[in-house]
Amino acid sequence: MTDSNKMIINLALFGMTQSGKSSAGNILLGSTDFHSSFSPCSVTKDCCLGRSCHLCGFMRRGGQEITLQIQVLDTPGYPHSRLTKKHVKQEVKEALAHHFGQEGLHLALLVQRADMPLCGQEVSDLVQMIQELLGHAWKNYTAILFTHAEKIEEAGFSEDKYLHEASDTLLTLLNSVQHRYIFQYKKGNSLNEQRIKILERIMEFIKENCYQVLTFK
Ligand SMILES: Nc1nc2c(ncn2[C@@H]2O[C@H](COP(=O)(O)OP(=O)(O)OP(=O)(O)O)[C@@H](O)[C@H]2O)c(=O)[nH]1
Ligand SMILES: [Mg+2]
Repeated sequence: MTDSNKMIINLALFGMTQSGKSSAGNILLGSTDFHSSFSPCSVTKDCCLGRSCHLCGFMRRGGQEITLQIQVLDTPGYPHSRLTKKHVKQEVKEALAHHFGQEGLHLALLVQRADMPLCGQEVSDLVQMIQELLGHAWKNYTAILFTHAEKIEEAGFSEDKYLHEASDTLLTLLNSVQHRYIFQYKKGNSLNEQRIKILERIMEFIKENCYQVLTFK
């Protein structure tokens, strides 16, 4: 395989403590690279980069199938139960520069639990930190990933009804990121199916951005 038919996609996960970042990272990678567990406090303390296997069938270019490799940066949650904003921000800033400084970041995923209403100061603080880390173009390179989406179904809501009745804070955020969102359902044996659906949606967003990236010098 030559380099011209291989593409590396760089993603970073941001979100509040216990929102499901590491678990989403594992779904994206098709692995268990990131430590993910229920906890009454923050689990992830350091940034960590994971790489997927080579994936076929997601895109073609010039009549040729392109093989994708996904790189995902897992990050500590913010607000964090033990680390200050300054510490989390510095840790993520260094990791972005180290891993994506040259090649750039294709998409940041703001991971948010679908079963927790988005409101209050905590989300403003998180969005502000993302803005500080990614710069003024953050809105063009961010999508919201709703975890625990199975709870929406269990409550008898459709995705549209959920979004229609969402808090003003969430609606404002969705507007900011040009309605880029993905629902992640965690149920039964459908993890691989979930992974493919999520990756297809991510690739749509990246194509809409003409494969442009954010770089960190
Ligand atoms: N039911 C359900 N559980 C989920 C989902 N996503 C994550 N979880 C669970 O939520 C818990 C926390 O998930 P993590 O992936 O560790 O969350 P995190 O954001 O990395 O947490 P910190 O590192 O502590 O900030 C784990 O028990 C996961 O299995 C989901 O979509 N549905
Ligand atoms: Mg984690």
